[in-house]
Amino acid sequence: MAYETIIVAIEEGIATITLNRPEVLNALNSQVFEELADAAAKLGADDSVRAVIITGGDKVFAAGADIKGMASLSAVDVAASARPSMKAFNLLENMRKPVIAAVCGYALGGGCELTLAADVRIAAANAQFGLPEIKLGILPGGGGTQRLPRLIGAGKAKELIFSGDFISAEEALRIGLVNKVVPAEQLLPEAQKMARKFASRGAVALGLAKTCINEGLRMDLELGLQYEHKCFSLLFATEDQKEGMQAFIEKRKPTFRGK
Ligand code: DAK
Repeated sequence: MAYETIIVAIEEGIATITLNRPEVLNALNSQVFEELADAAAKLGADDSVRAVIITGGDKVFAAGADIKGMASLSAVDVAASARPSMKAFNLLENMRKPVIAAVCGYALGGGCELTLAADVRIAAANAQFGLPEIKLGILPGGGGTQRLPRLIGAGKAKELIFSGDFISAEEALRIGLVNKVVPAEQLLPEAQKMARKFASRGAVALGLAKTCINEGLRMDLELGLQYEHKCFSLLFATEDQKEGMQAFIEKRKPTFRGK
């Protein structure tokens, strides 16, 4: 698929997806979601890609789903049109490699929800987050009512969703919505630095750790601990485990091959 609304670049195992509809503040229409889903599926399946960064560039992350394209939809249309966006979010959330959202400017509505499907969020100091759907007479339908409370707790999530207010990067950091705030010019370098660090680790172990955390959040503690133990045991069948421990014993850096 040729992309028109996103740009995908891969450099030294780090893929960067850049949302590219600046004239509408990167509003997410069905084409964006279809392209995002296609890119996420391909990057997820490409073993040479070790980490993914998703960004909107240096001005805006995304001002949400495209309101003009949504305004006249029927309930039936909405149910059908939800598939690509849910697919894109789920593929990003579940791919067995780290996904980092690098956010400049507005991350609103579906834009904020897209960052919630990432594993880690880094914000530029000028970033603003919000789920303003309530002000449009709707609710966050791209995972906001589910992923946000799991990340920051129900009380804070309800305040954000019921008010529709925007919050600053610093406030987002304070409530645990973002991992880190950096000056705008440091945003991509910081995301790349983190991506390179993640990429240098054993890909199988990292992928399974991600799966354990994601799946564990859907289970009670006892089941989650059992699931973790199965994944932990499985890693002893990998070359990376042998290499990682042997390298420690030999006082050298490990060379992981993702096997
Ligand atoms: N959709 C369409 N166009 C948008 C847009 C959006 N979300 N946000 C901005 N634009 C357009 C503006 O209409 C304007 O276009 P022109 O008038 O120049 O043609 C251009 O981008 C520049 O915007 P402004 O002139 O408004 O710029 P300002 O700096 O004055 O204001 C703003 C920036 C971000 C505060 C403001 O544009 C704004 O409030 N935008 C709307 C934010 C919003 O309400 N976002 C939530 C949308 S609802 C689902 C998945 C996802 C979703 C739902 C379901 N399923 C899986 C079922 C998600 C829903 C949403 O995100």
